[in-house]
Amino acid sequence: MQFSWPIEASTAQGLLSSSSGAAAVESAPPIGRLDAFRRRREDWAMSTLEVYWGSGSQPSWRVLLALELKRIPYESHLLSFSAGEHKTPAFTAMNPRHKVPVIKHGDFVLFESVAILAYLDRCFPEVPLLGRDAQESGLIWRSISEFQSYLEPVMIDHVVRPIFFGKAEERRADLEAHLPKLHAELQLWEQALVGRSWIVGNSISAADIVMFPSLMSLLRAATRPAAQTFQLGLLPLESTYPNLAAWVARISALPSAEKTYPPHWRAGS
Ligand SMILES: N[C@@H](CCC(=O)N[C@@H](CS)C(=O)NCC(=O)O)C(=O)O
Repeated sequence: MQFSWPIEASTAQGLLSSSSGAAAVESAPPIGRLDAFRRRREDWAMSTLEVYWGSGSQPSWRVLLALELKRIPYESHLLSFSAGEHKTPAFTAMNPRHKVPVIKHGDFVLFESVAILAYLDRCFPEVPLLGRDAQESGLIWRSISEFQSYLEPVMIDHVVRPIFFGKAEERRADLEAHLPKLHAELQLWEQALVGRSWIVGNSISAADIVMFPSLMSLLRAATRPAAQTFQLGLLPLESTYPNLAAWVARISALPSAEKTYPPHWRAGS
């Protein structure tokens, strides 16, 4: 599968104007070489951005969402886990941990989804995802850090993965022991969304993008047959966590979310 749009002139313009302050002044070339300098940056902006991802991988979905929201042209490489495409020598040369997502921008390779979001936000500042000012940026990073430190490990490692990978029964005691912690964390996010459309600020940000695919995985896990013998206390989300339900619906309604929905989920497998 391959996506590509013509790069928008305004995006290239954003790149040209993205450096500011002392660092930019120090790195700026003498006036006479400014055109060559601009051309180099334009070349870089035009470099092909390739994304290696997996269907249903929450970190991959984050990156695809960011690319779509920012309307960044990219070349898509959907890897098959079952075929071991993430363990080939070519792929592990890019990420020795053999995990998706990975991006390649020109000859620059980067893995780790949150690092990729930060990189994309610097390269393509239009539709800022990591804050418009210092305070917003701080709040977004704090939300990402809170989510990754407290909710994500409980949700993914102790609930979602055992259900998806056929280990729920074997790990029943562990899964059940983690449900109070899961709900305590979900309750905090439910409260954080009181009267708000987005986790931070007035528009979608990396805080929403990081959390959304994981929440979607949790909701999907809760509907799997293996989950039905557990009292997960999650569904219907509209009753258990109405603010989170509205937030999930809000993001799901975005064309970028629809376009990046995991293909094998859509196919019903
Ligand atoms: N912290 C990483 C996690 C990446 C990750 O765990 N990717 C999984 C899919 S969700 C993967 O590629 N697993 C394959 C493997 O470990 O062999 C990130 O945010 O990018």
